[in-house]
Amino acid sequence: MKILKFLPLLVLGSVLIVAGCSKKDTKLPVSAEKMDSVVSPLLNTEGTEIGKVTMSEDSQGVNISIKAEGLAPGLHGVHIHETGVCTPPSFESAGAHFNPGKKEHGFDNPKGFHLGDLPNMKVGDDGKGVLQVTSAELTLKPGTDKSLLDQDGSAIVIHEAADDYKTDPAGNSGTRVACAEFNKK
Ligand SMILES: [Cu+2]
Ligand SMILES: [Zn+2]
Repeated sequence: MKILKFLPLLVLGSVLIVAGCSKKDTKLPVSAEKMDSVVSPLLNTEGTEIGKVTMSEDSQGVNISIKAEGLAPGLHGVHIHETGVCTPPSFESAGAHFNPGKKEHGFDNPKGFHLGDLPNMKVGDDGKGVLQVTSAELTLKPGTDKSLLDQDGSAIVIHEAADDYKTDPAGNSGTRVACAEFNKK
């Protein structure tokens, strides 16, 4: 089973590639096995809805789609955090990065990366940003430690600054500026 050794690299590669061509991947092929998608409002530090986050799962893994507005232009770190509670203004309630593998933070960290690490999101001068990523390692189905809809759920958190992809534990991405919580029904 030599191929298993290269699996994490392939997964990382696919995460980055999908992020790089987000426009093209906006329309995913509809497949019979696709689960219902779950949608959650994205809240800013005042608790106001500034967008939506959608998660769905198909044979490729978990697809995460973020649409936000009203953010500062530039790059923003985005992560899946371990607890599905978004209490403004600090969003510290969402806990640390989703990290069932007990790794360090960052795609460029030799001891990394967290399964909750995602690519930076680019926000335009109009304050709008979109991010589409697929992770083959995550699941929305219960019963494994890689499930985003486990007992305490999970949260998508957007930070004020870019993630440097290497500094443990959060890539030097500054405070939490937006949050969307996901919990099992
Ligand atoms: Cu984060
Ligand atoms: Zn991380």
